[in-house]
Formats: sequence, C-alpha cells, structure tokens
Amino acid sequence: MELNGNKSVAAAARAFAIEGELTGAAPYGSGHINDSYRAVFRRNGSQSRCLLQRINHRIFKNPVALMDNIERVTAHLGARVAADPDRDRRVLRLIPAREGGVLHIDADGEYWRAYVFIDRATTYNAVESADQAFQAARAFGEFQRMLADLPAPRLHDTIPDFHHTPRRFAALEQAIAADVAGRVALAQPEIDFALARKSLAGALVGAGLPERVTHNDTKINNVLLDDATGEGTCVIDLDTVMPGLAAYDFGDMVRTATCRAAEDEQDLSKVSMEFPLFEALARGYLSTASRFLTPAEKESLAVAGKLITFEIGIRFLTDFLSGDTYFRIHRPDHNLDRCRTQFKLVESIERQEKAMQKYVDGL
Ligand code: ADP
Ligand code: GN1
Ligand code: MG
Repeated sequence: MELNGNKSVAAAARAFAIEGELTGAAPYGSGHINDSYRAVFRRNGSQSRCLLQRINHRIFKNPVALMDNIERVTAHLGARVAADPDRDRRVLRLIPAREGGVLHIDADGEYWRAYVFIDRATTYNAVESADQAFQAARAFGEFQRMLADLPAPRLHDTIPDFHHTPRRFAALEQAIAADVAGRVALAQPEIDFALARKSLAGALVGAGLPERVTHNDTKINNVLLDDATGEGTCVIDLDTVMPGLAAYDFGDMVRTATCRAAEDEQDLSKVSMEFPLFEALARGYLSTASRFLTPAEKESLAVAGKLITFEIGIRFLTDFLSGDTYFRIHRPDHNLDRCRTQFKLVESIERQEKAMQKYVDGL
C-alpha cells in the first residue's frame, strides 16, 4: 500500500514512539475483527517494523480497559521469560504512543495500538502437521501456566459472556425469530442442526470448573511458530485474554488444529477431525498444562472441542442470519460457509468423541 493511499494508517503509525521515517504500511493478517497493518520505518539505512492495529471498538466496547488487560498480561509474561535469551520474541511488546499511554485515538475516534514486530516466525491459517498442533498447544498451555499467578485484580471482561454457549444459543434463537435479513429460509438445514443440539450448549456451564486467566481465542493463527525450529514462539491476539475456563482454550485448539481444512472450506469432504492431530494437540497442551490443571478440568477437555466448534458455528450462523454485522466477510454467504464447516467438524468429532475421551484419560 502506498503511504498516501491511506492517510489515517500512516498518521496512526507515526503516532507511536518509533524512530525513523515511515516508508510503508500494508494490511496484514487474516483476522475477522480488527484491522492490522505492518508498518516499516527506515533510519540510517536500517529497518524496523511494527504491527499496527485499529481496534474494532464496535465489538470491543472499552478499548481502555482492554489495553489495561494487555499491559498487565504482557508485563507479567515479560517478567516470566526475562531469563530467556529469546525473550524479545516470546511475548508481545507494546510500543508507547507519543502522546503517552499505549493507545492512540485519532481524529475519527478510532483506537490504535502498535506492537514490536516479531521476526522469523509465522502464523498458519490451517494446521499442516502433527508437530504444528503439538507446538501450538504447548505454547497456549504455557501461556495459561505463566498467567496462573497473575496478581489481582481480576482482568476486565473485554466481551462479557464470550464463551457462555447457552447465551450464544439464545442469540441464535432470537436471530431466527427476527429474521432481519430474510435469510432463515437459506439456512434451514444448519438451523435444524443447531436446534437438534441445544442441550450441548450447556455442557460446561455450571460444571463448577475453576475460573482462570485464559486466552479465549486460541485458533492456530493466533500463535507465531518459529521459522527455524517450529516451536511456538509467541502467543498473540490478546484482546480476549480474560477470566475463562481452560477447556475453552483447549476446545478452540481442537477446532482449528485437528482439521487441515480452512475455517471457511467449501468442499466439506475435506473437513474432518484427524485423530493423530488430536493426539499431538492433547500431548502438547498437557506437556505444559498438566502442571496446573485439576482432575475435573482435565476431564473437561475432551468435550470442549465439540462444544467450542459448535459455539463458533452458531456464532457464524447467527451473524449470517443477522446480515453479517460482526465477522468480516469476503464473499456473499461467507458466514454460512464458515458455519457449515464448523458443523461438519462437529459431526466428525461426535463420531470420535469416545476415543478422544479415552485418549485424554490415558495421558
Ligand atoms: P486479529 O485480531 O485481526 O486476528 P492478530 O492480533 O491476530 O489480529 O494479528 C493479525 C496477524 O498479524 C496475525 O495472524 C499474525 O500473523 C500477525 N501478527 C500479529 N502480531 C504480530 C507481531 N507482534 N509480530 C509479527 N506478526 C504479528
Ligand atoms: C474472531 O479476531 P479473530 O479473527 O482472531 C473471533 C473469535 C472467533 C474467530 C473465528 C473477538 O477471532 O471469537 O473464534 O474469529 N474474535 C472475537 O475465526 O469475536
Ligand atoms: Mg488473530
């Protein structure tokens, strides 16, 4: 992107304390909520880069509280890895805004932040190997472990009831009843699929599992894997780090790291839960998380994959029925395609859930 192609992005990049001349800023990544840019600065012949983000404040209604969470979490994690020679790549580092603090608010009322760009590591939109599943899960488990002793106060809920699946289900029922976009007739098989599994929504609510500091958006493209070693270098996308259940994080890993198809794959014959990937994922997660998980939490892991895949599926369906107001779409019916992929994966998990439980119990 030419710099003069988007003045607000260039102005936002310059609002952070980065030395040198801004030479470029281009859209980056494939997230559904925020807008991310990679900005490049040049000074005395050398380059530095940052990851600049416009926070979607229609979804994250309190960016100040959100950034308070992220500052506390990154400071805590930074102290935990202080002795690691690779510490600068292990934890996200916020760049201060020139006007103070870590947020820049522009003339249009948009909220911006910037992170130091982590080099020599890559995110993957779909898992490619069992080792990637292992490494991603190990990193997310380590992330939870390092945050287990985050000092009080409790983190802010950046989106209340984020993984309260019964409330997500109620929102779906409301969207069906309202049919504001006139799309109910287009999604009848998916609606029937969801309604037939209403009882699944309550699987973990009220189970008495302990509240922890969790990531809550552990899809595989939210962890950077090292280009040389394949190890999970850095857990990213911290907007939803808040109190939650360990199982929610494990469930979203099952959703995105045990199926090689993309989240929006239209050829449903490619969508299935691959047991060897699940085994690697469970081993990777427990290699770090077994140090703090209670027996009841460990017991909850196997069902979590089905639950969270179902939950994200009903969220995509709700958004499709509501006229695509939440998730960014790139084609008509994109949210319906995403929903179909999730529901196909739910079916695949259902066929293997006994074996999944047995495998986790044996670890
Ligand atoms: P979103 O909320 O839109 O998913 P993310 O925070 O996940 O945004 O960032 C989008 C993409 O940008 C990520 O998938 C990753 O590839 C890349 N990314 C994010 N933070 C960094 C960073 N500090 N260094 C390098 N790449 C990053
Ligand atoms: C969104 O921001 P991104 O793309 O990492 C969503 C997650 C969903 C995910 C599905 C704040 O994550 O909950 O699981 O899309 N984030 C928010 O791909 O709603
Ligand atoms: Mg992301």
